[in-house]
Amino acid sequence: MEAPDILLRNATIATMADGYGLIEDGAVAIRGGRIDWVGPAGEAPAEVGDLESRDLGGAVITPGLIDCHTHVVHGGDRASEFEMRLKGASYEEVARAGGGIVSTVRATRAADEAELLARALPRVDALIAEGVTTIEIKSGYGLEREAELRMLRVARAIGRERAITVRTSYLGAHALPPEYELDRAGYLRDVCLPTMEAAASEGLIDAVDGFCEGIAFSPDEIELIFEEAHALKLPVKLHAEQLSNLGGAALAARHGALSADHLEWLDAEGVAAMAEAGTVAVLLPGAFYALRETQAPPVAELRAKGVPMAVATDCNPGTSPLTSILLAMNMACTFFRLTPEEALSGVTRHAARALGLDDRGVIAPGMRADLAIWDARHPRELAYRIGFNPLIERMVGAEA
Ligand code: DI6
Ligand code: FE
Repeated sequence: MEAPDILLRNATIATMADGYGLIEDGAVAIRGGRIDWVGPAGEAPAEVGDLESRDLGGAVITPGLIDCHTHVVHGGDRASEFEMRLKGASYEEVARAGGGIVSTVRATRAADEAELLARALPRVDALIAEGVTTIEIKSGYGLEREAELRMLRVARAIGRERAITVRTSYLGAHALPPEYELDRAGYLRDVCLPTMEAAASEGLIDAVDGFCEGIAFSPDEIELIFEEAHALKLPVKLHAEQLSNLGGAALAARHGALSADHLEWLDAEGVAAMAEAGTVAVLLPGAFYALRETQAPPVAELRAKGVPMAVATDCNPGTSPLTSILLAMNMACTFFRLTPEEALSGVTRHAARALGLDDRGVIAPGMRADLAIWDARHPRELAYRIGFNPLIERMVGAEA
């Protein structure tokens, strides 16, 4: 619901300003969709006295959660591939049977905007039900001009259909479409780059992403994508070091990327480059889990070098059909050894930073009143439970 002018009191507030930023027996004053004041209830200023007051009975308040890496807009699903693999089929056999990203590309190209929107909304609603107030949505399953633009228009439509902020990323460099299998340079020159320009001119993209991997695009090819993004004055981010180390994270950091994402194979050079550039490490435990990976991102090194770590669902039909941000937090703790406090920072303060947003992710005066109210006694409970959703209510603030 739209945040009313109100004083929320008798709550444990995780401001997330620095770690939990915990305020026991706290109160939050909201005016005009923004945080007016937050602090110990006993120190509430007289100016908040005119606000309607609401006793939360000791509930926990956090910033609204931010899922900073999703592919929620796509056609079809990959359940048959999931079943084939569990019956023993190899990735090659699945690919030969028409599986993989290409099968989602075919289904996405065949769907119109109405169908893509209708299929995405239930996934977005599942995230909203767990307190998500901002979501990042990528293109990348069209891999031709009109289908990519269609995906991005649907992403923008989601922000109009639901009380949620949508930030979009252009991911034309996600995979090589079959029709360009023998002409990589031609795909980048004739499709990927011109479509980025067209999307930017239509106001459809907030950032540019790429998939730097042996099965996707090389660092040199990603550099072409980044140079076009810079020319369009768009920030960049990158799927990097998911299955191997091509130096993608260091490349992203050199280009001042908002984030480098996945990072299972990130090395010390990449960590140092990200620390130097202030690039956020976005950890995606859903793909790690679904692919049964064994190489975890170097969380201890990222922590030691002060690289901000975010956590996201990477909701996509192939490697992370995950629509639970709370489960992503639990997986980030269990698989990657984040603390519950780091996991919550990863879906609030650090996730906002991974999207280049400085008006959310922390409960502080002037910030959007994007809030989540939980039936919990301490915020660590949010990462602790597996498959349990204690959300009482979600509030969405207002643009400045
Ligand atoms: N990394 C992934 O794991 C997904 N995309 C990417 O860049 C895979 C997407 C898919 O399999 O549909
Ligand atoms: Fe992804």
